[in-house]
Amino acid sequence: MIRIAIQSKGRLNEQSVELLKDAGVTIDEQKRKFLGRAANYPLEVLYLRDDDIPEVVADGSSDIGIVGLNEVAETGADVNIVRKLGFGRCRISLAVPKAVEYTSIEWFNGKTIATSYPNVLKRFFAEKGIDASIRVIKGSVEIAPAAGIADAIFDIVSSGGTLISNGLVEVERVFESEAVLIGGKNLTEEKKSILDSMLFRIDAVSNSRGKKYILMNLPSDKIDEAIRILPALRSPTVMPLAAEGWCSLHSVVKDIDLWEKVEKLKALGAEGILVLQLDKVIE
Ligand code: PRT
Ligand code: ZN
Repeated sequence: MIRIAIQSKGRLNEQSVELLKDAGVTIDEQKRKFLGRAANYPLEVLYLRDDDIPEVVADGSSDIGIVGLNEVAETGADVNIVRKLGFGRCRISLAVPKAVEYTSIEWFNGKTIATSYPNVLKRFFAEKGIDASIRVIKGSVEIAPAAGIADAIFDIVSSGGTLISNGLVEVERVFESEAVLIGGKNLTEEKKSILDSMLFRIDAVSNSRGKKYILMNLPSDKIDEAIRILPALRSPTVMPLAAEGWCSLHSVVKDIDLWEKVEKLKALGAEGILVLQLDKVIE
């Protein structure tokens, strides 16, 4: 049995549950309270506030966890970063009121900065040789400058909308974050082997994200050109069709390249192009 801590509600909850589900781990949502048990896998799920997840994994109360890298950095918890998960992307940035004439990081000398991430900020200022005072505020950090309790803020930015609507400008991107799978440093052999089997599944899910399966009919004499457009896992699959001079080509393509590649393939004479969802890619 292995225990995973995930956020009970909030921005990472849904995608954490989704990832487990895509990895074939079924958790009964009805029974979801503090501790849940997967129906078809040796896994217990502990639902916590995100701030608590790094520490419970570090002290062994939970074996693994899903949390923002920002929380791991802030708590300084002694855990392994087992996988970056590609969701919950954001950054922690320094932002100043837009009226400020900001020229360099030296501006922060002697200023007061409001933040919920004092440790990450302290480390950054120490590295840059900045002497500023840090005021810890939990929640609504962005209103601190307008309320006159700080000169600037150090907070999470995603789209940047919150900064704009509070008259602030992002001036230094300090820390890039995304959701990560963390693991304790003293897992037993049994737990390590369950974790390995989970990682095999999680990697298959991650590898399929942002990709599509594409297949089409193509004149056989265009295969070489088509293969140059469509580099696949190893190489695209080519199968002859009953119709003389035609074949069927199968491959995998990244979402961001999809339309550009489809246009090129059509120009080569591809017909009957099908684009399908990819569920898992097991390399
Ligand atoms: O209740 P609990 O303590 O579990 O949750 P929480 O309220 O502390 O955290 P939550 O659910 O807001 O965020 C969980 C994690 O999501 C964070 O630790 C980050 O790793 C990640 N994440 C990703 C974000 C954002 N994007 C984000 N945009 N966390 C917070 N924000 C907030 C930010 O604080 C700011 O107020 O959104 C605002 C900025 O967003 P933009 O899009 O306007 O720039
Ligand atoms: Zn929190």
